[in-house]
Amino acid sequence: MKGTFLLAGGQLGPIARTDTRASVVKRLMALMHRAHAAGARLIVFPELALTTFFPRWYMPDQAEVDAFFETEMPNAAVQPLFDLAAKLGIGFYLGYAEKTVQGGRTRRFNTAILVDTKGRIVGKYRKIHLPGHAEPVPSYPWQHLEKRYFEVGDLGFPVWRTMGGILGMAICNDRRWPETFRVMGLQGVELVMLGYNTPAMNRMGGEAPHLRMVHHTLSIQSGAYQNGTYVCAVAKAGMEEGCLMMGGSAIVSPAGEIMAQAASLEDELILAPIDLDACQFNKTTVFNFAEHRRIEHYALITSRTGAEPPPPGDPDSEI
Ligand code: CDV
Repeated sequence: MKGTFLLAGGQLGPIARTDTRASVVKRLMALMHRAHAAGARLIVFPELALTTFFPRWYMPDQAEVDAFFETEMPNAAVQPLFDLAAKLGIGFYLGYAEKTVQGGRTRRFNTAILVDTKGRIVGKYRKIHLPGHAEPVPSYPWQHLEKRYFEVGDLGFPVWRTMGGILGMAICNDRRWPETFRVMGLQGVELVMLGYNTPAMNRMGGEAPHLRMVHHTLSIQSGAYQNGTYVCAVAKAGMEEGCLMMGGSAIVSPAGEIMAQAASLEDELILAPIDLDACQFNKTTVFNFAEHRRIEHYALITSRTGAEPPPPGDPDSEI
C-alpha cells in the first residue's frame, strides 16, 4: 500500500438515541462497500460512531450511561463490520465509547481503533483533550459532559507502522491542539485519522456559526502542513436529537490543502488519492525538525499548563 492509495472518509448523518447498534453498523458497512467499490484501501469513520452523541445529556443513572459503552471490541454487533473489512481487504478507523476493567478498576474512555486490511485491531487511541464539563450547566441548551463520562486517555499519541505507512489517531477536540499533531509529527506520522462530533453552534454563544467551520479546517490544515502529514477528519453530522452537528469531513494534503470535503450533513463518502511519499517534502525542508526545531526554548510547553502573563508593568511606560 506504500506509495499511492485511495483513502476514504465515511461521514455519518445523525444517529437517533433509539437506533440500534445493528442499524448503525449496517450504515457503516454500506459506506465501506462504496469505499471498496471506488478502490479505497482505508476508511475513516467518526468519533463515537456506534451511538448518538450521548455526552449532550446529563444522566445521573450510571447504568443508563453504560448502555452507550462497548465492553468488548469487536463484539457481536460490530463483528460484521470486521468481517466485511477482512473480506474486502480494507482497513478502518472507528470511534466508540470503551468500558474496560484495568487492575480491578472500571474505566471508561472515548476511544478509536485502527483495524488493518485483514480485520485485525492494530492500534488503539484514547482521547486526551476531553472538552466540556464534569457537572451539568443548567443554563446551556445542551450539555457536553465528556469530562464526566470519560477519563483522560492513558495511551499518549502513538503511531503505528501499518498498511504501508506511519499512521496515527486523534479524536475531535484533539485537532484544536497543535501538540496533538506535533507529538505524532515527531514520530514521523504520515496520516492522522480523526473522527469528530462538533455542534454547528457554540452552546455558550459568542461565536458566529461560520467560524465553527473556519476553526475546524484551520486546525486540520495547519496540523497537516506543520508536520508534513495527511489528515483525514470525519464528522457525525446533521440534526441529531435536536442538536445540529457540523459536517465538513475533509481530507487534507501534507501541504495543508483540502483535497476532498463532504457537501452534505448525511451519510457521505469522501475520497482522495494519497501518496505517502509526498509527506517528505515538508518533512525535509521547512519542517525538517532535526534541522530547525529549537527545543531549548520550548520548555514551557511541557512545564506550564495554563497561561501566566507577566506581572503588570509600569503604567507610565505602557504604549
Ligand atoms: N466531541 C468534541 O470533542 N467536540 C468538541 C466541541 C465540544 C467543541 C470539538 O472540539 O469539536
